[in-house]
Amino acid sequence: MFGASLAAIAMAASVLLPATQATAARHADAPTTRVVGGNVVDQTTTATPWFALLDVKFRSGRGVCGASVIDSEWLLTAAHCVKDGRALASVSGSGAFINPTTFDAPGERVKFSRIYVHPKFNIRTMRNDVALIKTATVMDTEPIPFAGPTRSPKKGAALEVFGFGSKSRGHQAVADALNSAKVSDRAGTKAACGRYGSSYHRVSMLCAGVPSGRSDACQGDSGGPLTTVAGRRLLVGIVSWGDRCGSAKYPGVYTRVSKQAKFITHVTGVPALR
Ligand code: 4AZ
Repeated sequence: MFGASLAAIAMAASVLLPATQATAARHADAPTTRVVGGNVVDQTTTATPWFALLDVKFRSGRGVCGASVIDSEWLLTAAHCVKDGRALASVSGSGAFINPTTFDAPGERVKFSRIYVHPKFNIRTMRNDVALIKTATVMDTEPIPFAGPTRSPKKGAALEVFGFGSKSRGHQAVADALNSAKVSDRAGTKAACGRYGSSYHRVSMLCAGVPSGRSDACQGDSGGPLTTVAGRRLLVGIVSWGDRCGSAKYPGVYTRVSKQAKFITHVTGVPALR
């Protein structure tokens, strides 16, 4: 049903793709499959009423992204999902599906009323890769609490990423169901992230993966939730970028939600979990 996937920007260790190139790559016949090395989410044990699939319309084409329901009228996603170079996605042409069971029959489409991109989002550095979408109607579903400033995961923390994105790099098939992969925090707030060097900004980004690299987020997962697993499920990251998918030396890079809590509350009025 969707033309092309909204790939995040797969970038080399230090050479970040310029926006124009990223745009071209994004709107080519990019694959739209699922999380790498994960499993189909079993809704009887792991309910995901807060997962949203975005169908985003740009002048240049359509894209697929994940998002999280953080309140009855607010979706949290990645800025690069709704901002393509300098152009903003079409509010009237885009929409969201709340916790769709299948990709081909995702159910009722929720319309947008406004898109708020972080004013300091930078597509070259990928800093502040966060956006909020106000929906046109109330979503009758359970939102996920998001991490406040004191709730950054520690190195080794058990995390889980959700999405309909690529199952392997370059894979073409479309996921029929939501997948998730268990990963862990690979860096905390102090260590380096794989071999990214200074492209990885530890204050505003979060590094997650597994030692083998096999479980990861991939193209089409962008904007989607990275949650904690133990105890209460909490949103701690937004799928943002990475070099390749499922590579031991290049973990997945996420927007650090605890660092964006103030921005999120400022725009939406929704408080973070303190
Ligand atoms: C992407 O292109 C993408 N392995 C998202 C996440 C990762 C790589 C690529 C992390 O949307």
